[in-house]
Amino acid sequence: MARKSMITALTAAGLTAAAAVGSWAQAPHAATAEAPVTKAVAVLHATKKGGEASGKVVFTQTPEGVRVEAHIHGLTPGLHGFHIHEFGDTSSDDGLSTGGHFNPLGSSHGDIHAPKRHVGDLGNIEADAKGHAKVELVDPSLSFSGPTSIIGRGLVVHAKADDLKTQPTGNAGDRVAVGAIGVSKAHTPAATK
Ligand SMILES: [Cu+2]
Ligand SMILES: [Zn+2]
Repeated sequence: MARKSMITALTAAGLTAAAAVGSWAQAPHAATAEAPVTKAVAVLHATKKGGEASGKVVFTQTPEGVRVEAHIHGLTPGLHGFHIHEFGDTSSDDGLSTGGHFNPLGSSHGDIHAPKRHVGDLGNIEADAKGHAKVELVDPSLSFSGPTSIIGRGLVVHAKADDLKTQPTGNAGDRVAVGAIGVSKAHTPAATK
């Protein structure tokens, strides 16, 4: 009799401990969901048309907009269309699974500085004779929350230059490098100090 009571008491204590562990484990999830994203990154890989193309694009929230810093290698020298596309789905080997240009505001295609542009229109990047392109710009049209959030979208580098006028693509040709834009591990204010 006494022994049975002891087991019951231990079981109850065990359940209480499990419940306590459960609520402790959930707390960090809630905190993460409320923390605004301040940094994101897209790691680019070559499509089947992209040869040795690869690179990284880092997006950082600033008071003036989102800073975009790109380092891309393995390109043909010259201009290449540089866009954010609708989907972060890079599963197809031609990059077409990233969809069309990210266009949450229903605008027409244009240059990054044009009054009418897709949110995803970042213009062109220029690769040097070694196939290396380096870009740094700040774009007030991009954001990390709301309808124009670029989180989870796709980053695409094209084979040719974006002519900045052909609708709705800029006629930039094949997709040579693609990547998904994800929240960076270093996104919290504490981590950037
Ligand atoms: Cu594109
Ligand atoms: Zn566009």
